[in-house]
Amino acid sequence: MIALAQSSPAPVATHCPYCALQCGMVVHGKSSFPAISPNEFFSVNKGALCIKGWTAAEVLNHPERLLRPLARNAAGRLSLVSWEEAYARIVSALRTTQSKYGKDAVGLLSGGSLTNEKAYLMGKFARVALGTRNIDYNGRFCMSSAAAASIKAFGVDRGLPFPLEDIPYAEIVLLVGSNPAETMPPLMQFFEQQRRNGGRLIVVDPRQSETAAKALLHLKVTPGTDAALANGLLHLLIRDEAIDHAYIEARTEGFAKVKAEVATYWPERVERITGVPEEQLTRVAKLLASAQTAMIISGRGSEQQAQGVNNTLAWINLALARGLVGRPYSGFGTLTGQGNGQGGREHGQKADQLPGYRKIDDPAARRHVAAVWGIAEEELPGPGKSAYELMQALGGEIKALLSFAFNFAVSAPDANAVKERVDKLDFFCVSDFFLSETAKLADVVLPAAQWAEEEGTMTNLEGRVIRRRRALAPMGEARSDATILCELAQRLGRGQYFKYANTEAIFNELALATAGGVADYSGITYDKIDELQGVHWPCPAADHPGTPHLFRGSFPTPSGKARFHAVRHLTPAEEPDAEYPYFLTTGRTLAHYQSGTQTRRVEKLQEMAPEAYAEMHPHLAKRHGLHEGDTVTLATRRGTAAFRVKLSSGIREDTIFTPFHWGGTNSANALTNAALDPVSRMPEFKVCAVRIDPTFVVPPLGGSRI
Ligand SMILES: Nc1nc2c(c(=O)[nH]1)N[C@H]1C(S)=C(S)[C@@H](COP(=O)(O)OP(=O)(O)OC[C@H]3O[C@@H](n4cnc5c(=O)[nH]c(N)nc54)[C@H](O)[C@@H]3O)O[C@H]1N2
Ligand SMILES: Nc1nc2c(c(=O)[nH]1)N[C@H]1C(S)=C(S)[C@@H](COP(=O)(O)OP(=O)(O)OC[C@H]3O[C@@H](n4cnc5c(=O)[nH]c(N)nc54)[C@H](O)[C@@H]3O)O[C@H]1N2
Ligand code: SF4
Ligand SMILES: [Mo]
Repeated sequence: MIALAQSSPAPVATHCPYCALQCGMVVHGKSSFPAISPNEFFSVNKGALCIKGWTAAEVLNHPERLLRPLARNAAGRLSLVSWEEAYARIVSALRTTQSKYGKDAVGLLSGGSLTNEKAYLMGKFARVALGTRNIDYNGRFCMSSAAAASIKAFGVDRGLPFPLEDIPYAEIVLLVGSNPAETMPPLMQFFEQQRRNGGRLIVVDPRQSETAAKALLHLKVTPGTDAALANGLLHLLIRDEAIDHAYIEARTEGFAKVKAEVATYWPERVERITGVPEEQLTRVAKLLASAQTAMIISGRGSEQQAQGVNNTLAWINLALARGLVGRPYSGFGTLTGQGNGQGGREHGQKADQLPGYRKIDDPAARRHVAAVWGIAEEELPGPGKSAYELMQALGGEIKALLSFAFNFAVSAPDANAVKERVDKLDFFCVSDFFLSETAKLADVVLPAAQWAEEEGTMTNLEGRVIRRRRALAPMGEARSDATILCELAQRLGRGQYFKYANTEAIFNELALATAGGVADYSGITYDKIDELQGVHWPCPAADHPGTPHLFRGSFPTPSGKARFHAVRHLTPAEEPDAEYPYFLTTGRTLAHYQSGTQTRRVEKLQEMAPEAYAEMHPHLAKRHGLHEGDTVTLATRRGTAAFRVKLSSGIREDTIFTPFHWGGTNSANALTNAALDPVSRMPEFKVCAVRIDPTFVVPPLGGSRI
């Protein structure tokens, strides 16, 4: 369906393949020799790129790219096959599974790196071509707690309700569990400008991250205690008469219960729970109290927990009590992570969702979307399983699985248990650019076209819809996932619902499907995106300019008011004890992206961060006779893994931090706890109990590049 473009030597303005900042960049050259430079004119990065962006071209023509489909042969090995044979294998496996076990026995997993058009097609393909309810995506491991909390409090989930360019004018920014100096480096220019304007940055993190090192104040919180910290700060603001009564009265509801709940969060008690000294609590409360403009911005640190929704709500309570949300140069926001982490959670690739951020069990939403798709409403399945629950059902209720753009063998919590479940599947198909750790487990592997080889739109962390443009022809026989889904639908006998002249036609149908929904794209077109340097949703009409700022007059809740939620501090699912005496927390390092499939293949990035490491305090290391550069084996109740010791006097003495970008014997997720938040179903990546294992034979490091 989508015609192949010739390699074009003319420079093409597009956006970075990695994180949600979606820095503007320009691709030059041919498929065989692509090059990248920053786009000076895009207001998000203003000509800056991080090292991952600068080196992204190397992934495009990497010698290990998958260029043809693979399928397991009689000897059990993956070998090259034609597209027709790959499709035939998939269609036959799906048909057999569904006739034996029912439609829902086929699962579909997808990802937040996919364009809006592809995310939309995933949801449509699952419901219309496969007829299964079981589709979910990797954002469940990323933004689900932030999303659930935002919907509860504000009635809508858009990560940032204001553009990044507002940050320099906030007197105070309280950055909670986020490390943009490594995860979104060009964003730091807004904090630097804020500092030059006389503003102050406060960071809440169990370790002195690169970002915390640049802050005026660093609150070294005990992992898993954010709700107690936020409640403690609100307690002080109430005590000091520093809350905004007029705002609370006019624009919110539910404050009385919150006030009663935080009454017991005395500073001494909060210091005991969080480890943050009373003087620091008082200082932060004073700074917040005296600021006319302030922002509270959260990242994965406090969200990726079994109490992630409550933690986020507790931070939102603080922002609402100070009257920040909807005020100029103020507010509450969360930093979306994946390239299309925002759009990816709006268009129906979630288990309970239809396009436009509609609920799949809402009769009006079902009617609207069924009409756009040209099917009967009864044909639409109901809600399915969330990502981790779907993984738990592999080999049980789910017998065949299709996975697009998700390397869960590395990124899922308690990953070894998940890999064992994959073995129990009757059929498993993966689409990726490389033979990722997950693709290695598949029966059929499809070679996907990469970012610079396809058209589409992405929605960045500000809710700004931007265009990804094709600069190069796909390498080898690689095909866009959009093409793959349409061709598969055709072979499943549902081709009439997947006929598109080009990617823009998919977008135009998406826009129709979202009309009247919360995330309304119906007034957005490719031309309008080009004209305006991106369009912020909601944009409900052709003559609507988009909405960079949300909540100025009201909130999209039934009463038009924001909602407070009383939150009690609850301990994490697993806490240190005699056997596993330390906290383990996991996250990211500058040079690598996510499961590392892409960045572990880039020479420069490998030089910067060749191995998995465990960051720990020198006192902790000394207690175990460990030195910088030693190998250490960490053990939890789930598994063991080996890391290079990295000493840091900025981390709490009871906490070990390790990035999750590696698999195999260096996998952080062999250790993590899959306890889920009851509302968002987010796993507790950020807290579990760990010990340093002196007996385990340390496997070699550095062997897990691919
Ligand atoms: N280099 C790089 N950049 C990326 C990515 C990447 O993989 N690599 N991924 C992208 C994606 S998808 C995402 S989601 C974002 C994530 O971006 P961030 O949220 O900035 O990244 P993390 O490192 O996961 O977590 C942030 C911080 O939370 C802290 N933390 C741990 N436990 C707690 C806690 O209990 N409370 C608090 N308050 N803090 C805690 C960690 O020490 C860490 O410094 O990054 C995006 N950008
Ligand atoms: N311990 C621990 N685990 C974590 C986290 C943590 O902080 N700690 N963070 C979680 C978070 S926030 C996230 S977002 C997840 C990320 O987890 P994953 O989504 O598994 O990580 P990625 O490396 O982005 O995997 C995407 C895969 O799809 C491929 N890919 C990228 N784009 C496309 C495309 O357009 N089409 C196709 N077919 N393939 C594509 C890439 O090559 C890669 O192999 O990890 C989660 N896991
Ligand atoms: S900050 Fe994010 S979008 Fe920008 S260059 Fe780096 S990875 Fe790409
Ligand atoms: Mo993420």
